[in-house]
Amino acid sequence: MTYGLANGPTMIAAVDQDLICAIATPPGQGGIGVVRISGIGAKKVAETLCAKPLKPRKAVYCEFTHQNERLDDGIALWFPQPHSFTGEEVVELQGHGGPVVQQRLLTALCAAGARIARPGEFSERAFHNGKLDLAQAEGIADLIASTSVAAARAALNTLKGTFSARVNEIKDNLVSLRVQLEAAIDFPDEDIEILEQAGVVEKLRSLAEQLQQTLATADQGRLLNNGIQVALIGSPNVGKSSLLNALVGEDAAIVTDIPGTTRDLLKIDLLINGLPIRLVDTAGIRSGVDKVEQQGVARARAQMTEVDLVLLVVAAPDLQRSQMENLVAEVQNQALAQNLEPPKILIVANKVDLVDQSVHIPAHANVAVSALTGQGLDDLRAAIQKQVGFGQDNAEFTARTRHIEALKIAAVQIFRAQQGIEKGLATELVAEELTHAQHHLGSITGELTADELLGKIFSEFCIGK
Ligand SMILES: Nc1nc2c(ncn2[C@@H]2O[C@H](COP(=O)(O)OP(=O)(O)OP(=O)(O)O)[C@@H](O)[C@H]2O)c(=O)[nH]1
Ligand SMILES: [Mg+2]
Repeated sequence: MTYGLANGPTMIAAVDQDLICAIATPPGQGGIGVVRISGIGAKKVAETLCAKPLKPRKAVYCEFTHQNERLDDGIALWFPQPHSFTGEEVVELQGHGGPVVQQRLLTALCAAGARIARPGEFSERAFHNGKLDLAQAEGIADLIASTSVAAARAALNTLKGTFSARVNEIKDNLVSLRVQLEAAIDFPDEDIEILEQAGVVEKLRSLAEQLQQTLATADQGRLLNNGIQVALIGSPNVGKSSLLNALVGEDAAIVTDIPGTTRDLLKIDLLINGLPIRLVDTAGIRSGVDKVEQQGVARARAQMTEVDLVLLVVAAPDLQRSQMENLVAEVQNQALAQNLEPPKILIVANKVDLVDQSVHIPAHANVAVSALTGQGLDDLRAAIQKQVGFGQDNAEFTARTRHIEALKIAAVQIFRAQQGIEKGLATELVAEELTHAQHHLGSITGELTADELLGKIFSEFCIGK
């Protein structure tokens, strides 16, 4: 396995510098369309199209011409190396935003020696050239994909390096601890005293705390970034589809008083208190039904283990404890059978408008609502948010599942180092735990990230990014 090293004081990076081009604006029609060119010779190739000399960072108006045919007109912007997004020589051609006109520009550029960029290749080059680290590059993708103001704010912080700075701070503390441990290795007879004098145990404890805090913030950022999947599960006619409609505020799902109305899964994206949610309506669970409904029920059951949170809907007028318990057991058994962690569950008693308001909804339902009148919907939103542990204000930066995994592994290794010292383990072994922790933290910013993982991360970006 080879490692790509970035962002160090001296750059060691085997990066392609061949000329790449791509449309940087979204597909479709628009007032302006930008074609980006990066690599050695970008200026020269662009000048053949523009038939004019370009000036550094100055907009130059030109007619883009190829083989004596005018393709478009617009402005060309030249960013000399290294002061560009990729750190290479970059030219942006800003013409009209139409798929054919932009495609013709690409064809002309390829005829002049460029090639079409792979998805994420511009960001990948920016990373290899030390313009941004891996978490920051992922922040760009998160910012572009953000679906709420809170997510956009947090992603911008990631892009600006807030998350990386936290990780680097932990890593720096960890490195200085390692230095102290390694100093003790050279004096095996006095190692315990050396470690005690240096306060290594306390420093490890405070490092573990620092890591836990970052992990908690990153986990909020991951929720904000990825959102969660929530399924409405329950018997037929309890009002699952009505609840979906009430939560999304539109008549998306068919509602009738005939049990077994919903068969297909219906997935709708919405925001609940800033948290992106994919809400899934499912067929009512029952047996002995026709072939079509059986398929719907099977799909509903499959959802039980595919989502983060299950809203178990029951009808308040005929709320039976045994019915709820059976449903909860069914969700848990589905997960158990597949060796999966069971999803979180909220029991929602619907149709409270039909019960005498003085009647206490049994304590075993978490929330009481009416999809018809809207009663209790705010409580339901708050309960969803609470159940997944999301607080919009705590999401300072966006993070991804791979970051959380790396932080968790580093936390375990620091914990093992703590235990190692307490149990008098050889200092070499304790230092080794810290080295592993350092590598995992380094994988977040891409300082030590396997090439194939880098390739995978960037390939998920879109073309032109
Ligand atoms: N009074 C009252 N009626 C409701 C409420 N929610 C749903 N209903 C009615 O209950 C019936 C069933 O509603 P649906 O939303 O189709 O129920 P469902 O759980 O999706 O049913 P299936 O798709 O068959 O599994 C309809 O007649 C709704 O108008 C409510 O809060 N109060
Ligand atoms: Mg339904």
